[in-house]
Amino acid sequence: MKVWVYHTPEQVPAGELPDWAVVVDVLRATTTMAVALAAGATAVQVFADLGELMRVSEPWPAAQRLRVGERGGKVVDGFDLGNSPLDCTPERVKGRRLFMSTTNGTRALMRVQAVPQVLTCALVNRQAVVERIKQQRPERLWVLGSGWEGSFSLEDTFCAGALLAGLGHLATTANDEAVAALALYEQWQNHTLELLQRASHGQRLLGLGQGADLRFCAQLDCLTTVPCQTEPGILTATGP
Ligand code: 3SL
Repeated sequence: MKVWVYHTPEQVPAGELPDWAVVVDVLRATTTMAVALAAGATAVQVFADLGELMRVSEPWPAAQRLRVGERGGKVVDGFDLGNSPLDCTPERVKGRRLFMSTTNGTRALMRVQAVPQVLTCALVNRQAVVERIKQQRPERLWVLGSGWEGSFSLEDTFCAGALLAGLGHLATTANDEAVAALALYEQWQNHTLELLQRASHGQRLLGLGQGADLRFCAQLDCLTTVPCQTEPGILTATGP
């Protein structure tokens, strides 16, 4: 299997597609997606544009939808939720579709929407994603960090490294970014929470009083749900 890690959506080459893409946004979009789907949300539908999200979600009965909007780490005015995984309890999300727009994570997903198989990964479901890749063995795999407004995010590249560590020798060739991601993971694997706290987006969330979210997002391999794109921009839960 050939693996390419891209730190940000901007790095993804135009005009080429792999067989599979795995999108990572540890803080917090892909963590929230895994938690929401594990808690019984029917699907997560992603949007770059808040107006489009409102328009598409409008015909849905209020009891079957949740509007999730985050900008700059804060809840968007008028939205039900603001991208905290801790808000995605079964009581809140079961039986509902999440209509979701976040600063970087949903944008990264939209960048690879045309790839035949798209999954999302966070630290919480890393091993489940590894198992899925090992079962299906795609020839060409992209692992795409969401970054922050076009720049590198420590925690996404760390998670890409954790994924590569799980794949082991299955990854026969890898780009330089993949080698660096693995080295980052190997260096920091026993200090995950500290890494998230040092990361610039971790600092931003700490400043917003979201320390509990960081602790939650730092947990490794505690969920078996793999969010998987079933229609362009729509992810559903697939189990082990
Ligand atoms: O950028 C994103 O997509 C979000 O995950 C950012 S936040 O953690 O919700 O602030």
